[in-house]
Amino acid sequence: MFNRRSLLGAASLAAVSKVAMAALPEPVSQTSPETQPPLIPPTGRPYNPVVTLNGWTAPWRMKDGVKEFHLVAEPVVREMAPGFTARLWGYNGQSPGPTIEVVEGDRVRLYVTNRLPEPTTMHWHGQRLPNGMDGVSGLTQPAIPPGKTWVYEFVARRPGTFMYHPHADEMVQMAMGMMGLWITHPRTRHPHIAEVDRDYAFLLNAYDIEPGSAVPKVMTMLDFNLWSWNSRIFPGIAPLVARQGDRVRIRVGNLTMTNHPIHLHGHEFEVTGTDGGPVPRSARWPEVTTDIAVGQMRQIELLADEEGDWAFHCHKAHHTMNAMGHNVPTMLGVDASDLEAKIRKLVPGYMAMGQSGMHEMTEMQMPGPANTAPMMAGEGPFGPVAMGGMFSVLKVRRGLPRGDYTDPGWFQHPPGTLAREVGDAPAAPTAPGATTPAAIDVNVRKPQGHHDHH
Ligand SMILES: [Cu+2]
Repeated sequence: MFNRRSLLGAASLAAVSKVAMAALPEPVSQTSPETQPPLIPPTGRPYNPVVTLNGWTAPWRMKDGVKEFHLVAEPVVREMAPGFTARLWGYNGQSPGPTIEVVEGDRVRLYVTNRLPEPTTMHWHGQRLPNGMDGVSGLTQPAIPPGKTWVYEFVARRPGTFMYHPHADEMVQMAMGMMGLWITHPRTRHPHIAEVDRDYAFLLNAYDIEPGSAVPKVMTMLDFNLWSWNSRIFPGIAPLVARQGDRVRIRVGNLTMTNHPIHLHGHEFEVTGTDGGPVPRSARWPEVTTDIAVGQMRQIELLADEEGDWAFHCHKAHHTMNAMGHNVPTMLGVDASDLEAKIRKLVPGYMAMGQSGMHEMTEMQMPGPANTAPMMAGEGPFGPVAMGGMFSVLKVRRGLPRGDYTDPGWFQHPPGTLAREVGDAPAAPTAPGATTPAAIDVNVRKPQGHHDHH
């Protein structure tokens, strides 16, 4: 973890008066894209801290019985995947900003400094608070001008999973990555809030960054080309690690422009809470996919009792692709070899794509412009994982130490539990009345008035 002020050196540190230091909590920045180990709360009731995927928890200080945080809205550089870096806006050196983690009943004071080129505010999504602390520019306060610091203060009244984001020039500021998570732990045992072994959290976000550039296009409404979790794209998203038998909670918030059906392999889960609070046990049902609409939070819980590497992803197939243009003709079944040769005379190195599907894209690295995310490039133990974007892996392992979040590597499958190639297969049935594609091709290729020269 880097301390912004310490980077400036001792001379500038001495120039900061003790009075100013006492008034504002030191803003601390995170510069690494790695998942930071959970912050152990120094005082108060112990709780199982949340782990922000490829993110971190905001440090705070206690002052006169109030938990003080300092968020700095500023331009940031985010490595979205190895080899691909974006220029975003965020908080304290990262997008999303640090996760605010408090306990129900805490009085919280939040300093917000604006180092953006335009005004901003902070809205505390889902919180019960005095109306004047709600952070809607023009409605409950004037926007915070560049260079100024404002302070918000309220009691975290409800336990649950919440977010923070600007409520000023929202379209631009959220398209640039300005958002963060807020977790309020229950003060005492709550009938609808389980104690869990692992508690993960991330925000869904999306960017439109042209191949070879680094700044998001802020006018895009739907056709984004980077679908991310905490501003990271697979293979840049950390795995979710669990010990076999762990109860796991995953908190997901959606601040994109579309909904995301989040799907887990190998296990069932229940939605145990929303940004409206915990869901009563009688109102839960088992799922393997839950749709998370725009502006919603969903808190899911599962018993991680099946060992393995389980895919965990958005089920909209386009959202597990990176740097994808959508104005591409479908080439399935088209023989383009002749065409390719002709175009290559005009465009050296031209390559037709997708005549037998797009899987070939996983194995070939197109020579794209510098600073471009590969479309699908995760490398698995059996070859390329044809995925990018909103994709990660739940890694369930026997006998992991409690609180160990390090990547255990790929799963070693017990003998006899792997799908495999076989020699002779039993005859496969065909749908009654089915016509083969070849029979149709004969008709298509012999239109009236033409002669077949073959
Ligand atoms: Cu999605």
